[in-house]
Amino acid sequence: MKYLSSILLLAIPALAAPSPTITERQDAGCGIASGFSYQTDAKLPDPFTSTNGTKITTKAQWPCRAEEISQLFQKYELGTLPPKPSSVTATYSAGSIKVTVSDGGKSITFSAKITTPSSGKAPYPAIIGIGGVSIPSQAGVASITFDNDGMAAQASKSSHGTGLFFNLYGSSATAGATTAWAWGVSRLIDALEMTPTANIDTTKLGVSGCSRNGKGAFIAGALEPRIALTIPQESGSGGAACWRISDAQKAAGKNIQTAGEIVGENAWFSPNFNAYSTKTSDLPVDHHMLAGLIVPRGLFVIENDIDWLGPVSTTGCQQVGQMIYKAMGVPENFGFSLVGGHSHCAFPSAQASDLSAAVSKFLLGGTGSATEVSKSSVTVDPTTYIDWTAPVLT
Ligand code: MCU
Repeated sequence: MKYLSSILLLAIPALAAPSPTITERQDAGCGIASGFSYQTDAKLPDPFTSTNGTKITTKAQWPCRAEEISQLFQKYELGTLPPKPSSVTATYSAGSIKVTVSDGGKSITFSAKITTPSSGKAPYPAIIGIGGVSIPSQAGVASITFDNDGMAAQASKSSHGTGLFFNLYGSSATAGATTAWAWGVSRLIDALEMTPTANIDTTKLGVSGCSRNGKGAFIAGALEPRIALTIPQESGSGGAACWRISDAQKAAGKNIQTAGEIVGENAWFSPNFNAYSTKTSDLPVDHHMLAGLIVPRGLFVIENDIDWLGPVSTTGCQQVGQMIYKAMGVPENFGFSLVGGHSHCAFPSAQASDLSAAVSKFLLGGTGSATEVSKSSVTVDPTTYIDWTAPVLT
């Protein structure tokens, strides 16, 4: 009952403003239904069924379901994303923004380098690069380098608890490195918002990163609603791939990264995830649902055909993610492009025009003509991986 009234409460603001902030969603009482337990399923979880069993039939229901999905990701896989802390201050000087964040009597400081473009008009749209940007620079768009390794280390599995984020929240905070990076990107955006001399238009922000940092870019886009365009590049498992499909591919003999491998390799995910890494069928989420946290904002997923990344898994997973964009009536805001035959993180020219169209549409004032992109060198039937059908939401 509490849950149903929460949906009704949310429905009115949701119609006026389709993308309520995370705090607004939480304030509206949206979240995992009490007593929820997930029935193990080797197929991808149904994004359109809430944890209390309610079917999602309208677009107005989506923000509340998205809040549930965010909480499920945090509980099972990502760890807790702390809310905006009590104090964020910033100063800008000579192409660098310095951010100081205080919470619970502790403080951390980090800096990010801002490179403004030689063309275009200030304040500039910008792409925040997790560990730097490795897609081609885009005319009229600034780039901002976010030092993710300093925020949460990713040297090995035992990196969990090391980095600025953990200096603030303690080494036993449950956030995996990717969640800590997403939190840091949010604080960087807070800082940009309060610093007009940095010359960045915070309503036109993209996030990108390649490989391990692409996992971070995808998760930052999913957890931070102020990001207008999310561009994960060759993120593979833990990013664009679905855990379940990667497990199926591994079982079929592929040399592919799986959840079981990833938790032993690095600290990208929460210790909460360890218990599920060898039984991904028990997870109430999978990575098609990251698209459900980003919709209706721009998403352009770049992939490669390297076995370890899981070309069938990334293609199938994001084809299912695309179903959420279609259901929400915004198929043109989604793009997936897998072009193979090049080295890891080397952006091939074949993807340039689709990328520029997405940048033009979401970062350069909506003048671009981005349309739904769904390209891959592998053929996958996404219905193999689901046992539900996507509704057309009214
Ligand atoms: C694709 O991202 C990772 C991959 O998950 C790791 O298993 C491997 O060690 O490193 C990749 C990477 O970040 O390459 C730069």
